[in-house]
Amino acid sequence: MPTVPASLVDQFEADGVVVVRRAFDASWVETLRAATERILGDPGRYAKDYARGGRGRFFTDHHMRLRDDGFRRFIADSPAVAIAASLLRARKLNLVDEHLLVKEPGTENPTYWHQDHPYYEVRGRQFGSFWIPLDPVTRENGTMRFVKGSHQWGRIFRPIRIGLGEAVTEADAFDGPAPDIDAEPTAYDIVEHDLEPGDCFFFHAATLHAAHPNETADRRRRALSLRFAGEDARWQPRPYIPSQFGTRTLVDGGPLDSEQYPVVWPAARPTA
Ligand SMILES: O=C(O)CCC(=O)C(=O)O
Repeated sequence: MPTVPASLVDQFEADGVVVVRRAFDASWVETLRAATERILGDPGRYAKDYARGGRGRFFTDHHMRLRDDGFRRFIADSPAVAIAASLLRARKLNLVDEHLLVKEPGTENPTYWHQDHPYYEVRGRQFGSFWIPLDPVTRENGTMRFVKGSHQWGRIFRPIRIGLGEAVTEADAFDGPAPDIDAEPTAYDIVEHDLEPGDCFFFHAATLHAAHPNETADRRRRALSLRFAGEDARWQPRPYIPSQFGTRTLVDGGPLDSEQYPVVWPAARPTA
């Protein structure tokens, strides 16, 4: 599924989030599941567990492609970059982040409402993320939630620790804290869907989003977020970001192109 219908691109631009059904075939899901198990068994230096009181596990990690061939192959050869390029109407894409998010059964932490923009060193509109579940997801085991149209509000809220809800005190104040969406649920148009493995969400970096806890006793919720930025993206240093490499060649206001943010589209073609 290399390209997406024009109607989905229009919907992404209007709503800031779309569901792409059957984006990845079963072999890609298996590749990512196996790679995820390897990372869970051997967490990297950016890994965290947000689970409260040792109940469940809310594991996150970044930059897995540098350590695992399964993630590397998914980025290089799966339809992900072509889909992202279509949805962002991008002629060029840089990979911005790979973020593994595993909520094991019995994890009480929700993922708190936030936008992705203030967590990344990126300025620009062409910035979006996949959320690719590797297990069937419903409200009970932690599917995602989005405030439709919030990418058009023209506001970027202060980042929080996504699994704990605490403010990132080192960050700028931005436009203050995000509104308490759950205190006034009828005031917002909230989008949430059940997904099957192979389906995914794609959402804009300014779209407010959250995820449910995994309240089940026995249903895992493994997911990969992959973030891409298009040709309008510029590097904007943000010193509080824990998953950055500290790349020295990047220049404030310059392109992202670097080992940290490799160009992934147009896709490299093997030479004959
Ligand atoms: O997987 C989750 O719980 C949340 C994912 C998320 O917030 C993100 O991908 O930005």
